[in-house]
Amino acid sequence: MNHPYIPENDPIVQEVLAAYELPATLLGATRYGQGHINDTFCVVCQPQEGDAIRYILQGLSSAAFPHPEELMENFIGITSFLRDKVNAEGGDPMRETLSLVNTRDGKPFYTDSNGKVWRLTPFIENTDCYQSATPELFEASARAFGRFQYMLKDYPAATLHETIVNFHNTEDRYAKFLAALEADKLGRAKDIQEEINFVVSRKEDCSVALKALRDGILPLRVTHNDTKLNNVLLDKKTRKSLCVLDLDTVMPGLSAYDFGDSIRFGAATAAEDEKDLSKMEMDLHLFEVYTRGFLEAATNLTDGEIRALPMGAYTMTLEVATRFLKDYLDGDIYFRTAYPEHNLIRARTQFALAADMKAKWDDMQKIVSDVAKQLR
Ligand code: ADP
Ligand code: GN1
Ligand code: MG
Repeated sequence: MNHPYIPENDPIVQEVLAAYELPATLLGATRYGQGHINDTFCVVCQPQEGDAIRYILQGLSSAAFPHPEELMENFIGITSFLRDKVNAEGGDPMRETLSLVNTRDGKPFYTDSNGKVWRLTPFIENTDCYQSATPELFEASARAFGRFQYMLKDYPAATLHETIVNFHNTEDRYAKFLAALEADKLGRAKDIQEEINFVVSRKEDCSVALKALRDGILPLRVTHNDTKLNNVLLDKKTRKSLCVLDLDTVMPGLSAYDFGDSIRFGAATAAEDEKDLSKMEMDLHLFEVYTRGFLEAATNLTDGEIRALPMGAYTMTLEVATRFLKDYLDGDIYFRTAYPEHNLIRARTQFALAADMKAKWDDMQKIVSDVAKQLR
């Protein structure tokens, strides 16, 4: 293991780590993972004997989460609910759900001197986390998210806080995009007319799922809302799905969106920020594989929800593209970026993917209907 980062270099990480009673000598804390939102570190401790012990330390993004205490209340509620279910099924709750390490004074999270909230979770070892998928891995992740959805079907939804208000409200996302365009804080709009037109000409598409919800065709469920491939851990040995991560946006939502965000990220033939747009397509084989895994696990979905799955994939792709472009107009304040045009590139790539989904619309619908029939 490599530990280039020594926590003494970062007074805040040092302050946070001092709030915890760690079981052994602290070796270091390195930035970890590919998340766009939270500050994630891998913390390594060395006991006198035996292997190093690792933790994941996360500082919650205040830009994304205005009420982190409510978020942590959700986290505790969901993980204890899942732990009970895993226990009842004879599974291993320490590997199949996230858990928290309490601070020295017995609290489930620590608030630092700047007011930022941090949590410490045991690192789930002997697992893999992927940025891109083979069909086998993608099917495993489909089962994980489908199972997650199924396990939460009787979760008391009314007890959940809305950690990001209107998170997947696509009409509201569209309105917020227009407001950012109007403000045009950095004068960037003049150079991105084509991208702006892409969003504006698809205004109607932002209402399709919400209308189905309002009309009672789609039910509101407890959903994950951020079902990227890198938000699930797979067991290194069995290659099966093990644990769903990133529970910060678990809220009432649409099953089609959980399905759709997975497709957007995992069934794409290129990375979310690929610059060469000709490389970006939706792979219909990966789409089929995910559909099968998801529907096998989420057996609670209604026919209306199953029919809505392709629409969920397209809507989530258009939504995130709109969010990336809005953040570009706002001056890159929400998503972590690696270079100045990063959000613009991400938006373009997602536009290309959304357009490809529209071109493959009939194929997607046929796949969903065939898989659903086979499973019945
Ligand atoms: P973000 O909200 O920034 O996306 P995540 O909660 O998804 O943060 O964590 C980022 C990455 O850290 C994950 O993609 C995964 O690789 C890793 N990770 C998070 N929690 C754990 C854990 N308990 N055990 C092992 N790896 C983890
Ligand atoms: C963010 O946290 P992360 O990196 O898993 C974002 C998602 C976007 C995604 C795009 C809380 O997910 O909504 O789809 O980036 N999460 C939040 O990659 O905004
Ligand atoms: Mg994540």
